[in-house]
Amino acid sequence: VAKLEWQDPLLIEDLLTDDERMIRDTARAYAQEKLQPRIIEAYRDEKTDRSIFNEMGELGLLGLTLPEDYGCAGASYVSYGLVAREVERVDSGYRSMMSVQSSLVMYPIYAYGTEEQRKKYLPKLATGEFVGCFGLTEPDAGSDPGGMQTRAEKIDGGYRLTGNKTWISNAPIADVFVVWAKSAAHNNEIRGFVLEKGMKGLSAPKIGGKLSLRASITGEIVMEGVEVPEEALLPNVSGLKGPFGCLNRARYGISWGSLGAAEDCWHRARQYTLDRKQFNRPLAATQLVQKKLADMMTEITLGLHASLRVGRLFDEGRVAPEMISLVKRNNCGKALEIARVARDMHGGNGIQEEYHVMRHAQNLETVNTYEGTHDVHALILGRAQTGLQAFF
Ligand code: TGC
Ligand code: FAD
Repeated sequence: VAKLEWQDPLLIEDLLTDDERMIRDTARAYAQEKLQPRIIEAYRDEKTDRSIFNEMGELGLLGLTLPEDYGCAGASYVSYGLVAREVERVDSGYRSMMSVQSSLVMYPIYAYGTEEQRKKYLPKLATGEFVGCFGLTEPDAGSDPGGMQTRAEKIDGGYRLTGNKTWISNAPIADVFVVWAKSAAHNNEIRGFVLEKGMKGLSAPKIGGKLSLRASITGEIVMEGVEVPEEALLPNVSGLKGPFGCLNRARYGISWGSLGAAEDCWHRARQYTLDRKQFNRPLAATQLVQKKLADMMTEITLGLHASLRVGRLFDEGRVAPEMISLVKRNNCGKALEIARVARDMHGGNGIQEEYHVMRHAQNLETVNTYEGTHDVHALILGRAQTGLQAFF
């Protein structure tokens, strides 16, 4: 009989290609050698290290799935998921920095932009010379982005943008801003615009006081009549399907990433309970602890295989958005629960930064909320099977 590999019980490793393993190993080595040693201080001091973008760019991890013509790796969506898992094994904030740049900034410029826009922005975003951000959410439009207030008016030779975006990852350090606005010149349809740092009337103040995702900087985007040329419009998409096309990719990556964080919690909880003795025996020798470890192993394994399946369907061009909702919702929810239980299994030590589990749990509160909350994805899945809209 075969022997179980406890870390990979259903042998997901066998289902990856050589290229995918190579990309994964590059990301794992980088994350463990370069990111892991920085995270305690970065999280404690709420410090976002700008040079991480350059480092990731050097390794080809930004815009991973986009074509080589623009300085990208042209890799598979499965590879993108594997990289997200390795980066988030260290911290959700680091994965957030990367997924915004890749899926929410580079992807829309590639998919909806002109050749000039692609050439102008993509190579510099790929190396990390430019940092990008994605402005969809507003103070009064979170789960319901169709309710946005940001407006674009037509002016001679371009547009004037007015409005406020909030909770925007990377915004305070961004060079490039992909912003969604209702455009009067296009029947009030939602359209995408690419703004640049330094434009008159554009600012991006930092949002302080976060108790989650502290290694990834978050801000507002304030647009006080920002005038942009015609070339700032992303011409090839209109309506909510523009931002959602980007979100499909980011949500898919998060489904892998959240499980990377969960795996870190699982492995740490296993080792801690093997090492820690109470009542003259390891905590891991108790039934309650073993049940918790069994649940972690099961949920992580099932979730990884589900994300791999969605990734393969992505690469075959057969993915439906609801498949992504299924894995984003389930994997984030399970990862958050696993992190909370791992925190508990560490006892008092579990609240200490050097044990890492509480940081993951705090981060996963955000991950379970952004890119569509756990309940919003339930409503998407409910609508898909009943045909009934339950949002309002
Ligand atoms: P609805 O009527 O469902 O759809 C409007 C139009 O959009 C199309 N569409 C999609 N297209 C592609 N992919 C998808 N996933 C799509 N979902 C919808 C749809 O076909 C339709 O097109 P058309 O041509 O018929 O107009 O729209 P609704 O207003 O009823 O929306 C409902 C709901 C709740 C599903 C949606 O608004 C939603 O998903 N809300 C959640 C908002 C969200 O995810 N925000 C994310 C902000 S970005 C972020 O959090 C980044 S954090 C990143 C990080 O730091 O890592
Ligand atoms: P709300 O929509 O007000 O939801 C509050 C609660 O109500 C939730 O529990 C929700 O599930 C529930 N709810 C909402 N509607 C319904 C309903 N119809 N039925 C039942 N329950 C409902 N946005 C960007 O555009 N770009 C970014 O880069 C970005 N980065 C982020 C980074 C961080 C750290 C955070 C915290 C958020 C970020 N976001 C970003 C915003 C994020 O996408 C939103 O926070 C998220 O979509 C939820 O919106 P909201 O916060 O307004 O909550």
